[in-house]
Amino acid sequence: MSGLFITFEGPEGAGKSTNLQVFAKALRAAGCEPLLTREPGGTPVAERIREVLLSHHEEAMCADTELLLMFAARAQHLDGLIKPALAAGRVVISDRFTDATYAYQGGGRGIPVERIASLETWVQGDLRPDLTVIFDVPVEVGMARARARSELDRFEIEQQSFFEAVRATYLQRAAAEPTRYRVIDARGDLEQVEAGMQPLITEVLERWHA
Ligand code: T5A
Repeated sequence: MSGLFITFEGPEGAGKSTNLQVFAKALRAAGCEPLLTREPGGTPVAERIREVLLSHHEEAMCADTELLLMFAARAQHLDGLIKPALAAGRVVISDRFTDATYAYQGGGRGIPVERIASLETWVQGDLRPDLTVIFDVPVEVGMARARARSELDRFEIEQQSFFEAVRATYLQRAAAEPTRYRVIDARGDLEQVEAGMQPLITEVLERWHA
């Protein structure tokens, strides 16, 4: 794979999607046209799976169903979009990827990490993001932003303890592998967060030119 695979992660309302657009604009201004995508989703079939995952159902969705649907959507996304773009040398930026599975289905739902890791290898082989940016924000700040924006989806109605576990898992993963992860403090206003991304934009452009 000759491209560069970047993922944006963080708890609810951290500002990933907003900042992904700012980040992409800065790359475009420097002549790099990134492919922007998201998970769950990114292709028509994967977006259908997203609808099932995010909507409310009368029947409770069991944790294993949720986990397998995340990876089903991911398999489709990798095959239909991410792998071809990386093979063509593109910079691919995905709004969430497998770190979200470790954080939400692992940390949040309590699924053993080994089970997630075995699905990760099955679906992705040795493909991992080159760089993962975690937008970190206290749970109550992120949830206040999410609530102010729109109706809450099936994940956003979870308890505070669920989101604390999500956040802690992200931070543990970042601490364990500092070469791949960058943590951005996303508590400030949009201008402050954007300023925090500047070193990262420089780094990505350097790696893209290399
Ligand atoms: N999921 C996903 C799993 O459980 N497992 C997985 O493997 C994967 C891939 C996806 C859900 O799926 C789960 C996680 C998620 O719950 P989604 O709708 O894509 O659902 O949810 P999120 O990715 O969490 O998207 P959000 O929109 O909730 O969060 P963002 O993208 O972090 O936040 P953003 O940029 O949309 O901003 C939210 C609001 O806050 C404002 C924005 O303007 C917006 O209104 N805002 C700020 N306001 C003030 N100051 C700032 N610094 C701000 N930054 C943003």
